[in-house]
Amino acid sequence: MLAIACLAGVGHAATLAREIGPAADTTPPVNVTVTDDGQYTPQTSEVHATWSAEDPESGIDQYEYAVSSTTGAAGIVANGNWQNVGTATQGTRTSLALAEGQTYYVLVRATNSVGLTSAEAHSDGIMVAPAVESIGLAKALADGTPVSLRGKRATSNNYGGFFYLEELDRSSGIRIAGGRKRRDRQGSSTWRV
Ligand SMILES: [Ca+2]
Repeated sequence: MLAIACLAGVGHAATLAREIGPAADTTPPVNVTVTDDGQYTPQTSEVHATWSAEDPESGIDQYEYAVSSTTGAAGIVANGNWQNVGTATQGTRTSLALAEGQTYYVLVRATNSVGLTSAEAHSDGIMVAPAVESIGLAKALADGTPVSLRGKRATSNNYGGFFYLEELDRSSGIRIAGGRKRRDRQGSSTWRV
């Protein structure tokens, strides 16, 4: 009889601890960070970002993210409003109408298991690189100007730390300085020239 009573007591204590544990959390999630896809994007209709947050007491229950033309919610753009993505730690917002030359920020806020929501965090911003039609036009711009060039051929080799973009008919080419080549879902790539 005594042994049975002890086991029942242990079981009850364990259940009670689980029930009161989350309710004891009085602080919202912390360390909310957001990372967009770099300095420039050729995309005018979509933005992708990854994020994370922590809540040691009760855990993360859900994330929401938004796209803004400022580092706060006041600049949230059309079709960029807060969207709940559950516990997903990345997302791509589509159907946006982003302006060339404008920098956009991805905002994220996290809610923990007791319903407390963090302050919003923002990415460091990503600029929509202005599109130019031809390499000739890109050459007329100052070095270091971000541009979006579509439908060009990239040299397959890396010449002394650089590579080149050329017109499909090879009538013109331009050296690409620095930056990371990145291919998006539409097959375009971004460089800094
Ligand atoms: Ca907490």
